[in-house]
Amino acid sequence: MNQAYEPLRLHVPEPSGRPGCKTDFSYLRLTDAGLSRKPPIDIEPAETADLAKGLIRVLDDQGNALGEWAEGVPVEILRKGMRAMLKTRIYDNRMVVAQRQKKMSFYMQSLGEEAIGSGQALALNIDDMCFPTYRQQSILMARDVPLVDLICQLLSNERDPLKGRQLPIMYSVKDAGFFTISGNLATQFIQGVGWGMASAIKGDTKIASAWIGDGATAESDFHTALTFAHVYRAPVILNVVNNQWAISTFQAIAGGEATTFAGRGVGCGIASLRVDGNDFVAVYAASAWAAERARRNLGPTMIEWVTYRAGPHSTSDDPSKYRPADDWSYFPLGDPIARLKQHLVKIGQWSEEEHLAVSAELEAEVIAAQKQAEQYGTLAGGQIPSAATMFEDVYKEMPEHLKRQRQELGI
Ligand SMILES: Cc1ncc(C[n+]2csc(CCOP(=O)(O)OP(=O)(O)O)c2C)c(N)n1
Ligand SMILES: [Mg+2]
Repeated sequence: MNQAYEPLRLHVPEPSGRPGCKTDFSYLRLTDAGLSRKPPIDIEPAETADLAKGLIRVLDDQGNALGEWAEGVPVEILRKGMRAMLKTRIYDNRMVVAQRQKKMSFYMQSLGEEAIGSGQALALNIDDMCFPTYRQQSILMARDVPLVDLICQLLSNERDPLKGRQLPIMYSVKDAGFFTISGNLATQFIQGVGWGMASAIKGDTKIASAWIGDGATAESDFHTALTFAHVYRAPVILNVVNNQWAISTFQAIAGGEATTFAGRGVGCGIASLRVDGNDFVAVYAASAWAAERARRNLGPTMIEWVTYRAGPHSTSDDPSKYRPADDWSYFPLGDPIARLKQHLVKIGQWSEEEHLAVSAELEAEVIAAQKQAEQYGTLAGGQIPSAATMFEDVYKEMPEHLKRQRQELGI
């Protein structure tokens, strides 16, 4: 060994909090609301480096909407966003309980992240195609997808539109521009970019919105997607939801320590923004900006949404094993619903009474849909799709050997 050097060693990032030790959130590199500039949509990607490193925020801690990104966001959109976020949270709460009651095998909630899918869905057209992960159910809520269909999918019952072939929560709603959720993470990025390219090749005007988590950016599909998106200027919004965790793995392990995730987009020649994902106004404004770029053939935009996964990863996870159990209550970007509520109340467009009334109305809607869906069976009830359905939807024309197998089953 050469004595002039210390032995080589690797750096293994660690979270700044663990059970019993409060998180130091200064690693988030926050900036104040209203300070970020809003550039013209034809900005050169390299010129967005400051926006990819900083943090675009509109709502301050007092509920004021500040700065250039606050301009031109319609109040009607904010009220719609409020409803979509509330509906998502109420739906999630009830479905977690239903899972605990063994009516379904599995559930994943999006607690704390409701602004991101809702805000983007409201900035897109209904026929723009989203390639979501399992944590963007707020897109479905913002697009008013019938709840009975969704709950039948969760219950894997005889009316499950996906005929029991997908894990609960992996919805597929083509008519609502919601591409089939894949459990194989990061595929959303290559598929979204490919769909956007196809839209351009066809001379269409629809754009794509692709979704990935902080952890899944470590997959090679992420990098492949960035290359294709930037080379061909694909009409796509590349959403990276940085909720700080990939199950029990801290975001720094996927590369969020020395640079931001949005910073990687700039490195690939893609216009990139880092945005407060718990600020509905900022989410909508940034999404609308990115959608406009895509629609005008100015190419892709990457947006890193800084947020916090407030709940467990899934119903199979116990986060108190690897992070402080009360971590979310200290997360400096707060609760997206409380923040938008504070703003709307401040500008006279919402009230405590309306909040309670809308919450009660949405709760009743979810309960009614759940009751109806349960009539078609729950996991415990045994009403499942008929065995004959397993032969459907695989080939356009059923091959002879499958016809024979179906006959052998006598169905
Ligand atoms: C390709 C692939 N690798 C591993 C997994 C297992 N897995 C499921 S969720 C998950 C964590 C993903 O974390 P992140 O991308 O940050 O998304 P989040 O759950 O935080 O929304 C992992 C590793 C998977 N589904 N697909
Ligand atoms: Mg994550």
